[in-house]
Amino acid sequence: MKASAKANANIALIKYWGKKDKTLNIPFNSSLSVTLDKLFTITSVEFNKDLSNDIFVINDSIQSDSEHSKLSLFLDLVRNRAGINFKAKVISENNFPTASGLASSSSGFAALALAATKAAGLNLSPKELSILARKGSGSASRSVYGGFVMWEKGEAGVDESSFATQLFDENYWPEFKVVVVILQNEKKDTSSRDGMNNTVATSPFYNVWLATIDEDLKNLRNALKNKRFSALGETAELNCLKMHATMLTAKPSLVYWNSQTVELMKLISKWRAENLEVYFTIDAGPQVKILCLDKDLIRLQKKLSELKFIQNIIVCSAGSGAKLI
Ligand code: 2P0
Repeated sequence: MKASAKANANIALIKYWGKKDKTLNIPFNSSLSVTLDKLFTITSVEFNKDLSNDIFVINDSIQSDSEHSKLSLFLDLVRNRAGINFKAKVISENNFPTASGLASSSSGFAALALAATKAAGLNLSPKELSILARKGSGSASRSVYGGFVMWEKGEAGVDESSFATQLFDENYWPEFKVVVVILQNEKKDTSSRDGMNNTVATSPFYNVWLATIDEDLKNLRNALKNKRFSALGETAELNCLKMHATMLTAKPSLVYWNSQTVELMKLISKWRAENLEVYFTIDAGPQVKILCLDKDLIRLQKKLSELKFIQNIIVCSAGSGAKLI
């Protein structure tokens, strides 16, 4: 009753921000992401009749009570489905900073969903895995798949209605790159979950955000289909700024950026004016993800190497979906 899985993190080009069903973790809007090849989680799960409690060791540290209960509830979904009641030992490692806006919950719950179901003797289809992973963390529904992935919003109260599907696999657009720029490694103060719930409840812009999603999705899908990079970058950057506008206008205001995030955002528009085709997207943390094509990568890396405030740079291509190892 033991299995291990590896899942890559994903970065949304059209963001998920807000739940219309908090119990089933069903979002207000559909989202679209790219799975990244260089940011991943490896998780092993062992169900064992001799254990009296679940044990979670993440990045070599035993989890706190609050994190522990969230993970145990997720394992209960697997135990119920498999008809077992054994407790489990879960060991999980990220190869990148956890909970700092680098989508660790996307790879974390996708790897956990796959390893735990396999260890429990279940063989779920990718769609079933996506539905299960979604209930751990919304963005994890997308990390079940590689390449470019769409998560359908579905309907509140209907568990099977909200899942991800692959639009294009990881080999579709080899020139497409996401340069992950790490500005700060510390854990964030406000979790995505708390941040999005408060944004939905208090931002006067939240409905405006929702009203523009379908158009952003249409534009992004068209840009992807025709490999039109500038249209993709413009749409992704605008969508990111609209999501952050809802957070900035929440009560209390939620600002995941730091001063270096803003400095880099400004530099990216300046570089664009100098014919370097680069766009940014930013999630619930200070890190900046720069979208570019291979043709501009060396010039971009040279510019980034001159910025002393950057801690680390990870150049990613589209990566594969979750798999057993
Ligand atoms: C996304 N984010 O689409 C958006 C953009 C952050 C900003 O999905 O509450 O950890 O576990 O479903 O998936 C982060 O939220 O939230 C996220 P829960 P999750 O990637």
